[in-house]
Amino acid sequence: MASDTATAHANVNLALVKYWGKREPALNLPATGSISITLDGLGVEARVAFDDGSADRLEIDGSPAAGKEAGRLERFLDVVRAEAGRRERALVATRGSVPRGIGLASSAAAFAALALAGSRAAGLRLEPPALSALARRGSGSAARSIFGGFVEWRRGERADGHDSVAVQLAPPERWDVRVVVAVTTTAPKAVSSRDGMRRAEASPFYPAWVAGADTDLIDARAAIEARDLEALGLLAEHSALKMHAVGLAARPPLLYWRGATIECVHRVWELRADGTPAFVTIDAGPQVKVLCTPADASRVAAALAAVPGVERVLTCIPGDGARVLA
Ligand code: 2P0
Repeated sequence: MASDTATAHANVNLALVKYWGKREPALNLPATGSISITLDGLGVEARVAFDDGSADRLEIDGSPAAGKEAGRLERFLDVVRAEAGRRERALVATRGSVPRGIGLASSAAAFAALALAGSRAAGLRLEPPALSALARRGSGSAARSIFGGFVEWRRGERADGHDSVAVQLAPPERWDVRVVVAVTTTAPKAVSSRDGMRRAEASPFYPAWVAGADTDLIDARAAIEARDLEALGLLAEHSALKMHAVGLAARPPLLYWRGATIECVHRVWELRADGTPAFVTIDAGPQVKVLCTPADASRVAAALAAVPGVERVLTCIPGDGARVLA
């Protein structure tokens, strides 16, 4: 039945103040708040159809979902079914313009799109905060991809997670920045974000990471409000390097960087020393993302493309939140 079918799109987001650790893993409740920018042009489209099939049928980028990815999708569909009070199985197809599993936030876009398409297909009309909470159940960072522009995902205090939702701090048109992404390898990462986070939670540096989060959030909100690129950029670098320092001190250690990752960081710092305001951030993968002005984006992209080991450079603008397509 057409009314049991919906298609939605969501963009990836890039954390400027990182989410790295959970206060409750089953509901993906974070130990700290986080702040991100939603990126245009890197996204996932998801179609969900509830029908009378005997099992869920799941397809990712044209191939049947398998293993852990299939399990995660099925568990998420169970959450949607529980919220909607429905029992039917589903046909799910996602298609992304983002490579999966390399630290470009494909799961954030996928679960935001699935939350919107799945809830609509199940007959729910959720308001953005409830949609954000639903997306969070699939992948924590997906809570942020429901919204466009600059977004804060609040830690929340409640055990049921109803207050752990994202809010928009500024729409994409309020501040025209660029994010230049240097792809250093497209090989799948050895440790998923989920497993990496769990390892980081046992690091001796983890308590300091959690303790510093509120100050970083206050400073990032103020920098976004003032559209102060240097303040936001320096803070984003600090948050990312702290996050990776937590992993380095874990046992076993966690290191997502490759040689080219470090060379890109130095190249950006050289540009900055020469007067170009550009700031790095790195997620759970070897790619380097650089925050800069529109006027400097082509210079930053050319500098990164010339770093040995960089396979590809993409330039992104601030993007919109999740939307229903059909
Ligand atoms: C972030 N990352 O804030 C951080 C920074 C990666 C590094 O959120 O276990 O896929 O599904 O909640 O959201 C990636 O972790 O993890 C992530 P789960 P998720 O963007």
